[in-house]
Amino acid sequence: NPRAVREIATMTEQRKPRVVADTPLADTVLELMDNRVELLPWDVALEGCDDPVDGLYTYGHLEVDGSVMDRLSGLKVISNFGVGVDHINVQDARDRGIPVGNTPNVLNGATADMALTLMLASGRRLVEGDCYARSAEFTYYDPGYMLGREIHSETVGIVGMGRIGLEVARRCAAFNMNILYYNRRERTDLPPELNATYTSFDDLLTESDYVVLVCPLTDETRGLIGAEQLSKMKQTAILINIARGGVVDTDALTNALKNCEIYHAGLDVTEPEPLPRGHELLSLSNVTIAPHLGSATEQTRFKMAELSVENLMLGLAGEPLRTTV
Ligand code: 8YV
Repeated sequence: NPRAVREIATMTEQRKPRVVADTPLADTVLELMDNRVELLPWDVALEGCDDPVDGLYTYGHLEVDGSVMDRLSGLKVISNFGVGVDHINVQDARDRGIPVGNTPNVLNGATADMALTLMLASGRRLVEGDCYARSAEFTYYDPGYMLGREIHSETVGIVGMGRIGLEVARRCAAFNMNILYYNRRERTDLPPELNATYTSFDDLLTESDYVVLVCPLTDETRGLIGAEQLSKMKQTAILINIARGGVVDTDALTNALKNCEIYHAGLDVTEPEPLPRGHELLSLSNVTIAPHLGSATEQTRFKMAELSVENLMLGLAGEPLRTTV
């Protein structure tokens, strides 16, 4: 965009735009920023500073609310490395006329792949099997051990049929799964070959062999899966969370797994994140946990870096962002 480039060039002549970021940032992000901005540490967001701050770049999930925005006088843009913005008070930003950029679409495939990774690993007890195969106890092969649960031909219930939910559904269809979904509203634009059935939340819980959480964390979805919902699930069911830890009540899940009320949980996210070392959930064998790796491939993280830096630079130049919330 020539105008944006000109405006940034003019700003650069005067002074580089000042951007607060939760450092350290990945090398790719720094390379893409290409010394066009002066980076300031996160302390500035917490303590404020006398000089104006032009931009805020959120890389991890540090909280940004109106008080942070008010401490940064002259703030023109908030650019988030990631699609989920539950750590940013978007209404506060709107009230102040500050655009919030995020990185939708570029991570749909990688995040959906993670849902399938967790479904397969959980159903087929991959992590447990890996530990056993490496252990001193594995001295003979026994066809009777470590029987898991099937994936193909089973019923999957997708909670949140957005862009990532749809990618999960496509993959499940390739596994010949029966697809149920629950969403704020029924989608009439889904590919017919998915044969996806819109159900009530309760029916999804009682009928699914795999309940896959793909919804954003909002006031409505916080604690969506608690003791009551877990008790409605089949004893053989597997809960997959690639959304946000806060969608699940951690204590209720820990109890349900301890009492074998459900078969297994495959979690890419937890609340809190990370869980305190020594948390009971970490000692259970019927849970598989990844350290928030949904979009963590080299290719996808590069695309997220490109898009988030582009949004930042456009916002600094007063131009519309390419992708906003
Ligand atoms: C990112 C994510 O890892 O996009 C999201 O919402 O949770 C992940 O893809 C994260 O935002 C980067 O910190």
